[in-house]
Amino acid sequence: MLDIVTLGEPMIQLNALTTGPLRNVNYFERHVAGAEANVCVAASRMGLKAGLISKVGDDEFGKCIVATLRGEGVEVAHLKVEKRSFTGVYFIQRGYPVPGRSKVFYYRKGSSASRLGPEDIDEKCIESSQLLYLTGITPALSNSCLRACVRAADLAKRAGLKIAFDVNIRPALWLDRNPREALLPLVYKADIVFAESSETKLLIGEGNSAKAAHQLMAKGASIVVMKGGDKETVVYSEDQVFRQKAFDVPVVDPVGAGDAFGGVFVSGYLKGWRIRECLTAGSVAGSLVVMTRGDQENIPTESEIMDFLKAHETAEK
Ligand code: KDG
Repeated sequence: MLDIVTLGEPMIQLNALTTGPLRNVNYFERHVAGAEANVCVAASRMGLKAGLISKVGDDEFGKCIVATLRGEGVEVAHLKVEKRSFTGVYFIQRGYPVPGRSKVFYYRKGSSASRLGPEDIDEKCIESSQLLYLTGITPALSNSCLRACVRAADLAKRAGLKIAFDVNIRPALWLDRNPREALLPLVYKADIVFAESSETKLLIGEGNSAKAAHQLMAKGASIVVMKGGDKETVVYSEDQVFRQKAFDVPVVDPVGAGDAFGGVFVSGYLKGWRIRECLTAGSVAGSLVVMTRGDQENIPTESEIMDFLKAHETAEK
């Protein structure tokens, strides 16, 4: 029985050791990443049981992913190793052309995980979990991945699980398809929606955070988190609004911050925390992740979140 179940592509991240265009980078650091894998690690660090439904290739990178996630306490029973296939990889270019930002370059087309389909979704695994966490990345990978997400969401709805959906639109993955058509039906099944205003503009034609959140709540969401990156994140729930300014930290690589935020937010939610507490804890996690290369290394435990906040409060006085 899992607290959080998710499906998506775990990948190997090769992160540039130096900033600047990749054509000039000679050294890369290897990390395990992928949005949903990151969420699982966040939940695990928060003391919850999370499981990833996916596939990796029967290659060195696949072995690295399985061993790393297992070592983090993530449930890998539904992470299949597929023969004659390969594990997806991506590179990160840091600090160029926009200082403090990163750019990703994918080498994943046709990877094992992109061949996930509805037949890979184990009914019992979904039904015995508490929350299904989906992102807009997986439906972008292939039509079979989209169908896998729809099946998981339908099973989850039927079994009464909560569904969280992080819109996470990656334009490089939607070159020949329309994200709106694929993602909206999934967004409307979610209880908790994470989105940026540029994403709600694209999906529902509304870029104003408050208006977009209310439109999504009218369609069934009970919590809408409008992510503001390095500015302010605002959570809407019924008639309440909670705001959290980003903590002021040195940015090394922002990739993965949203997953740490989402994973910690939903973990707090499942632990029965107040929305205010979920928002603050998620923001701490996101802030820590941007301070280093790699998506998972700086994801905090619950007590590390408290340490961060204590130090922050002392510094504020
Ligand atoms: O959110 C971080 C992810 O974007 C990164 O780890 C890679 O999953 C990934 C993706 O598809 O972009």
